[in-house]
Amino acid sequence: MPIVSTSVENSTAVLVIDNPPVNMGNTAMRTALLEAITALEGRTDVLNVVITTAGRHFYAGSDIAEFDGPPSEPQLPAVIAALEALPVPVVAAITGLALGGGLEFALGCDARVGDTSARVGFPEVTLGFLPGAGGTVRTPRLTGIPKAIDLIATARQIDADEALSLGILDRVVPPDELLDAAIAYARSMPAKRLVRDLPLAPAARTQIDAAVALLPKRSRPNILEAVALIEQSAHLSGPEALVLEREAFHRLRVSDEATNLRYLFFARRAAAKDLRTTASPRKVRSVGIAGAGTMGSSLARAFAAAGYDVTVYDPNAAAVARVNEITGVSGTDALSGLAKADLVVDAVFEDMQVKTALFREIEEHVRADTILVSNTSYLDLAELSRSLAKTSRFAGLHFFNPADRNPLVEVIRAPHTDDATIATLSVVVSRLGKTPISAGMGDGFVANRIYAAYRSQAEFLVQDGASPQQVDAALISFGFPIGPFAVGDLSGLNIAWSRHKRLAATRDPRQRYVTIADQLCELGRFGKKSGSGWYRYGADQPRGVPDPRTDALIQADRVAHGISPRDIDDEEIRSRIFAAMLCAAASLMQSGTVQRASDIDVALTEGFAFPRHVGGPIRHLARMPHAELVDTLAATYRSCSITFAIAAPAVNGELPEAISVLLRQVAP
Ligand code: 3H9
Repeated sequence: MPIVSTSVENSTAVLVIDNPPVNMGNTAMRTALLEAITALEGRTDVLNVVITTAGRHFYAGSDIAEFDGPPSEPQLPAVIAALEALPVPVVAAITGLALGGGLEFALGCDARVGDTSARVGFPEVTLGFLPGAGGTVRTPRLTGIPKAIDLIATARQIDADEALSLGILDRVVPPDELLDAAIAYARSMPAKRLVRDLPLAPAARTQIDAAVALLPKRSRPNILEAVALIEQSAHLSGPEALVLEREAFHRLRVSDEATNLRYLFFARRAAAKDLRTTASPRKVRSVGIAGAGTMGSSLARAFAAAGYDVTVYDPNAAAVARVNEITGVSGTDALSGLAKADLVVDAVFEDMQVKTALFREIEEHVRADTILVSNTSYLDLAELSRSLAKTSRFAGLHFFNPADRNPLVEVIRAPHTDDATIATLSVVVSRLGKTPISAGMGDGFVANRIYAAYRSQAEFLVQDGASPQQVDAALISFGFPIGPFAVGDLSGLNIAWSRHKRLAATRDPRQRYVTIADQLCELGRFGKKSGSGWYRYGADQPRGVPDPRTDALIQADRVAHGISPRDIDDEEIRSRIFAAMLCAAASLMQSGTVQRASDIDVALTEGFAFPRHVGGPIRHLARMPHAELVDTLAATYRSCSITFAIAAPAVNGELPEAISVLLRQVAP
């Protein structure tokens, strides 16, 4: 099957693009398109053209892998220029997605008819660059400047109705009428209507400022540059504006930031592929959530938003009523209420006895093929599995709080999980719009283990002389939305405190263990909810301010441990924290809990807001000069030789082999 085929009937040429799986614009597709378009030049029997596609999507954008090398000919602007040079009207018939270069291609047509499944958007800014084939030039000429800023700078996808109201689509029809409607539209067009030549009035400063005010406060430079190009476009002709956009696109395309974001794009895909099996997934329509607490409610919201029929079970009728009120899903205080569930997610208290008893009971009420998953963060899945009669349909599915907003999910095979269960979970996770990684069994799985190293190193730094606010600020200036101490206060220090008390008996006494957070809890200072924790909060201080009582407690703790505080700069804070994460990652690789280094970058960027523009912690450190990295690892080892034993060779100036393996996997 050729990538582009042409047929002409009653003076209308119909070009069909067929480049499975998602009509991704690679060199072969652009070549085929250019040939098909130029073949129409000079054909006097063709009075109009319709471009349509086989498959689910119109055109999912340019092949992201091609952006790593030099641009390969023909480039997309040349294909669009050929479309515009045809003397007859060209209409795009859009089904499914038209993204990035795919939307730009459609905007190079004289009109666009979409079916009701059509969705359009510009994902480019999430990849570290900006539209490179006219997105910033043609979009505002249809939508006006403020709406174009919204679309391009937020990368949000819009549906057919919104695209119609913005003027991006000219008509919307049911899917089975798409081709006929596009042909009719093309035949009704009296002449060409090049979008690039439409007039564009400059927007008022206040309107532009209002559109920019809706963007995240610390927008990345490529986003600000896209906004500037859109604005500038009003003062230039279409062709002049296209030249400026192209220059910016090529410059940003090869930036470190764009390279890192492409790395993460493919890292997420590689992680998702781990869940692919040849087994057929089971159908999941009805989902039971066991537990109506904070996690249960946010899971209920996540599943309901993805269109599942959700029932929340909790023996406490008041809790059920509360979750019902917040989420609008149905609730039950009887396990029989879960009888129709195709999947049950446990979100009850982290206690082995509570969970094993619950699973035993659930099993009595659900079908034999109902999949049962535990959202446990720490408990042994093998032991949980032993509580069940049918172990093959049991697995771990670990969400992160708040589950309706945090995109990360760890999928963990229990000892007897079968492939059909994994295949089903893969479909469920994708429908939830989450990013999965596969994790092996082990206390804390992957992301929490790395985060524990991050947090404990932050506490070591405070004990060594930094202040909590200095540590938080050093990480925020690196790109984190919030630092570890403010996070602790927000989520409540008492959760970790309970866990610390539980583990106290089994903790290796040689481990360096900072008790300041526990001491805060002993004083009833659990964080924001109790008015103080690491920081002090008040009605006029919702974000928290430094608290002299915390400083006094820290100082007393240093004295008790014989530590003379020293000045620690932001660079040391960041490098020690990241090196601690690297050590934890290397240990997880050694134990087989995680399969590849890039899974860790995916887990931390998706689940813990590690700045994406550097590609994640491992990718970031892979760029650090060798000698600097070895020094940093040595400092981290010295901060606690038991916890960071893996870094021991660094003290003798050597890069530990386990760490070197990890870095080689993600090296730019
Ligand atoms: C752009 O266009 C820049 C222009 O402005 C520049 C002009 C000069 N590249 O996800 P699926 C692969 S920027 C490379 O399973 P779905 C994907 O990896 C680009 N590969 O299907 C997978 O391969 P594998 C803007 C891509 O239905 C296979 O296709 N475009 C690309 O669940 C099937 O995908 C984007 O950012 C790509 N662009 O989801 C869109 N797209 O099986 C990115 C797909 O080996 N893509 N692949 O892993 C997506 O968001 C989803 O793939 C999509 C379909 C929603 C389209």
